[in-house]
Amino acid sequence: MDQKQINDIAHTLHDARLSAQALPQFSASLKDFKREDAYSIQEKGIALRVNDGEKIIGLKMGLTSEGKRKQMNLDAPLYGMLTDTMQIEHEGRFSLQGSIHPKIEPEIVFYIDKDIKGKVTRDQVLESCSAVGAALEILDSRYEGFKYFSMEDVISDNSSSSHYILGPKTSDFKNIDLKNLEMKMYVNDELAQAGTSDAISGDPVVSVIQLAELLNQRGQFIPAGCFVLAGAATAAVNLEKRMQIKLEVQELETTKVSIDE
Ligand code: 0L1
Ligand code: MG
Repeated sequence: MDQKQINDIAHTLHDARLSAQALPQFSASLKDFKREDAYSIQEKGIALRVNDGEKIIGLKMGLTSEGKRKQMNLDAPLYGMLTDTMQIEHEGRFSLQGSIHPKIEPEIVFYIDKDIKGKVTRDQVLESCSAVGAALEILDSRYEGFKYFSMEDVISDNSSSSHYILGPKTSDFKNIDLKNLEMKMYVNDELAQAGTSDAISGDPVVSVIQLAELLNQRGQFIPAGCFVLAGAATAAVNLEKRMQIKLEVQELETTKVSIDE
């Protein structure tokens, strides 16, 4: 794929997001759509947002559970980039206006205070983290029907990133078994999804290790000062107006958001 095609697809996705209009999937008409092209489109799309004044402050891993990969018929974890304007405050309000078909999912966030580069161990990741927390990710695909025909479609679309809510930080986490935490997401005080944190790559810390490896393939790394959403522990729930969403994660503090029209 040449640079013009990369730029054109990035602009088309950028405009689809701003106008909340779903698009047909690119891989339906593109032959030879490579994963590295898809990450180049993602980077160009983020550069357009930075050009509009947004700051990259976090990263996300997606498709971290085998169940979710099977459900979406996709084969590997992927990553996306998160900016400051995608953040909704804990206990804040999210408006459905401006979204196409948003969903919400329960995650764990890691706050990184030392660069994480290349192949690293679990202990190295934990030493590079200053805090963890419960987090909610709001996904919104820019493709019709929230469907992909390939990994390349979804990677190009910044891995369906839309918004996120970070719960209060827990800095004293060294004695918490991060791969064995019960996670319960409630809608209007009724349990909607439940799982354990090992549904996230077997261990959410492994998700951070995999992110460092994926970034390394593009000569990049997880920089100090950012945060990482490690991936979802359960299926996502479609968002509707007047929903009150609450995420309880054992040992961590509760995260909440209210959904407006
Ligand atoms: O964060 C995620 O796991 C989403 C990645 C892309 C797949 C999807 O849109 O559900
Ligand atoms: Mg996610």
